[in-house]
Amino acid sequence: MKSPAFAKASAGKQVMKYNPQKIEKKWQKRWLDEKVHKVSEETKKQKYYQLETFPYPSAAGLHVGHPKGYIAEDIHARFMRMKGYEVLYTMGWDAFGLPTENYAIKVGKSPQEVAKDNIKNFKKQLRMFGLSYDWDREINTSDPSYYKWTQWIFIQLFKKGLAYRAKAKVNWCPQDQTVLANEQVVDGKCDRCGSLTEQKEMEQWFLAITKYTEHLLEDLKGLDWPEATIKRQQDWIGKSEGALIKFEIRNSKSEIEVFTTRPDTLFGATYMVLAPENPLLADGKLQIANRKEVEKYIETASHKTELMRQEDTKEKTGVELKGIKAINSATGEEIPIWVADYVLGSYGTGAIMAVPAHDERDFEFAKKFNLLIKEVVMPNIVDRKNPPVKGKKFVERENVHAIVRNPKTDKYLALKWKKFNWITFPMGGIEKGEDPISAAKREVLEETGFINLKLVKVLDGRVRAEYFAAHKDENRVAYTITVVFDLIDYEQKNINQKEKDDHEIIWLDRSKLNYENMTHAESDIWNLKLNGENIYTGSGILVNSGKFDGMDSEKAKEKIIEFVKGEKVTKYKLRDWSVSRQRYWGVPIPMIHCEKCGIVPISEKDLPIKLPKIEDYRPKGKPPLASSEKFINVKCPECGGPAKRDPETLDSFVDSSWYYLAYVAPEISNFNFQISNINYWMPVDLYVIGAEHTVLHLLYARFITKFLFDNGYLNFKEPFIKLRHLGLIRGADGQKMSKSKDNVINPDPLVEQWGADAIRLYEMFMGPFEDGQPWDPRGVVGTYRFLNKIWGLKLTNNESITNKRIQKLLHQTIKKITEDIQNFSFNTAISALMIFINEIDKNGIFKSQYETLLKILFPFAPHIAQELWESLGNENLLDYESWPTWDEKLVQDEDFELIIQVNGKLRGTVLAAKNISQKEAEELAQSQELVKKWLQGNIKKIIFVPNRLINFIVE
Ligand code: ANZ
Ligand code: ZN
Repeated sequence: MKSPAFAKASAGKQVMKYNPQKIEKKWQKRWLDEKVHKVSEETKKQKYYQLETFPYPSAAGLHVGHPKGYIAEDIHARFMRMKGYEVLYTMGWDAFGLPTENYAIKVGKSPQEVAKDNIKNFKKQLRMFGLSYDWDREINTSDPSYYKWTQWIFIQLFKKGLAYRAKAKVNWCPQDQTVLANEQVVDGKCDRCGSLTEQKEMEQWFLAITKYTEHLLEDLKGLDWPEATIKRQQDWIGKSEGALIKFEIRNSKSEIEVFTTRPDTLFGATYMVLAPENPLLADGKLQIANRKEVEKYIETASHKTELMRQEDTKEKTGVELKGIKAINSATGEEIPIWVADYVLGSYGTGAIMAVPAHDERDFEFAKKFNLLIKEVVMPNIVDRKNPPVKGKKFVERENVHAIVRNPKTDKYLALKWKKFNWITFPMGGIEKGEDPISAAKREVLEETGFINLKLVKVLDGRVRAEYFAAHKDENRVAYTITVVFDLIDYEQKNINQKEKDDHEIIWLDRSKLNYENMTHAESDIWNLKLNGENIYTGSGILVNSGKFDGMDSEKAKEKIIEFVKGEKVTKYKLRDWSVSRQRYWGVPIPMIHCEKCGIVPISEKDLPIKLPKIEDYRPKGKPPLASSEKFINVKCPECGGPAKRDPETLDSFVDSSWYYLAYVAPEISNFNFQISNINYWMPVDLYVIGAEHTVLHLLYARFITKFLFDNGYLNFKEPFIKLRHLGLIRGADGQKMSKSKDNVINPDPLVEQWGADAIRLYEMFMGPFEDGQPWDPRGVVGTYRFLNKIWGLKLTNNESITNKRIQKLLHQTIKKITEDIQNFSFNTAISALMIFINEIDKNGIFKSQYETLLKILFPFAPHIAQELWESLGNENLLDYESWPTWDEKLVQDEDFELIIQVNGKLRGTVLAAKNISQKEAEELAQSQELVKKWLQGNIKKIIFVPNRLINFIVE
């Protein structure tokens, strides 16, 4: 039996195959024609603003990886609308910038033309996915009505002294003939074209982002962002609390001042290093005996970028300054001074005290040049697995651990303790008059019987640890030294019975020699040392540090600063943002250079300063706009005399630093910084952004927001409350999709063949949203089949079919999908849908259930859901339907058969809701007709086993 409405629809469907090509175009047209997704401020609904990184429209068009984030956001937007929110969700184009200009040069067109074509293509491609944007709010950063405001922001920054010109060493890309921001140089190479960048001294426009350092750090606290992203922001800002400490130079008036974050290690500073740029090297005051050699070294270093100099993998280089020595103010000892390029001129004071025992870079350098390594911090561990027990006495011990490797099997000797569930190295106390090596050998012999060991090395330093020694029922403070041996052969002495009772021998893999698998917390430190990472960089207890011996290293920091009259300071790695580019395709900088008045901003009423069309826009080492007489020559707005416009353009990161504000206007032509829409829509509630944009764009956007807040244009300090990243879809070969690897997949023919809904579902089903996955061409076929199954579902009126189970499963599915969309867990949401469909595929579904199903399918596959909705006789759009709710009882309470006993005998069963209380169970059982007659007597006692049985003991 079929319901009448369905009979009609179904009849149609039986002759009509699922034809996505037809239905997708049909609904997309209706959505656009009726402006279904147009958003309004004139509503009582709660606002929800969701944003996604707007694309840079390249000539290559979209590949299948691009829409992943867009599809996810579209699902979320459709879901939120059905939940009753007014959702601001739109799209724009990050159209200025080098790649477009370079491409235009290549094909001999103007960047304007190229950008227009690319946008047209991108838009067509995005539209075919059925994304529910409010297209009226579309923006384009190369459109004068947009960049008018980019220029306006620049002028505001200038007026507050936050945009300034300065000479600085900048990253120069010889290929692109332009300056790059630090953030755009990756591994010493241009982020845009891959060429090796050079260091060049140039005058540049900078934005003073460093004025906001503390705010940029502090305000990260309230954000719902992935932890790793917050960490990368913090690392980029690079706040370091430390000290300035001065070192005298023997027989000289000059001093070397260093910045250190570890003043506690001062007693271990065994040499000093000056950066090649340090002015002390150039001013001639130092009596350097090998000046020629030093100058040559400085010359060589000047060709390397800071990034290259900081690479850990590069072998360290340097030259000792002969004839002079510094004095370690703590020890009074003379120490050598070096010049080396691993110390940067631009950070701290451009000089360091080197502590090779506790700093990786210094350690490497010291090893290479045979410099003294002096340990001053002893690791200090409170063993969290066997913490000291309160009230037990503390006993100090000198311990030795023996690490014995069997070279034949590459396994390591360990003891498995029988009574304590311990795994340890052979170990024990060092007895009076014993050296660590013989103590270690003795312990191995006593505990394992092995006789023939070859000494490999004694690991540097001791480790202090506090723990509870269960086998002796006392707390220990153990100072442990570790000796490493190779086993020569298997010759073994018989060991005594007590040792046999205590433990057995086991052999461990190298990877198991750590605290995770072993009993002693020290294992982790030995593990590192065994790896050849022979240094300890953590905090601990001072040793070899005179009167500070035994002090906690954190506490010692302050004391040692005082002791040598140092000064506490905070340093940051963040530098001001270099924004001017010597290229054509960007926002003209709205400034005028007048010989008399200096740099003068354009009057705001003259904005925008339009980018003129010029014949030859190719870069030739000087900004192309400088050659356009018509553009460049103007009257000075202050004195009226002849002046020149700024010939440079802004980097496209400036354009994208505020685009999320522009979307709030119904159309960009209505935008200005006074409209109330800004504070109405902002901050962004949800931002989906590629994990590769975690530093630069976010930092710039946050800076611009904070600046505008400070100047009264905004009432919020952070632009993006909640951030989610997406993992990239890789090529079928597992590699990043790129033209050069020939693994790029164009979505157009796929949409043509399988439809957008199948691709939407597949991209969301591939795996967790924040992970990357390789494209599997068979995947779309799978989701296409799934959609066909939905298309062929049958309605039923058969009451017996609409059993409780389906209803329950439907409610569970609604709940699962609701929560999964909120958590961006789209793959599991689709699984839940599939489970449900499989269930009803067998027996058919009631119309009301079917309608609910279409509503929860709609965000994922909007075209097919809408088509089927219509086929049920509904004329309205699903966009305006409410999101289904679920009955919490149905979802949670699974039924079970409650066994009813009287005096231990089975007298009946009844279906009961899971987790019912004893009282509910009693009532339920007593109400059962079959049971009643057995319960006539006096109930003495009731035994209740939750979710199983109830037993009445009756007299
Ligand atoms: C002694 C020391 C001992 C250091 C130790 C570290 C560990 P962050 O945390 O990144 O700010 N340093 C200072 N100026 C430098 C420069 N211009 N170029 C290269 N390295 C420089 O790093 C601060 C530490 O980096 C400073 O603390 C200094 O080395 C080094 F066990 O001083 B330290
Ligand atoms: Zn002037």
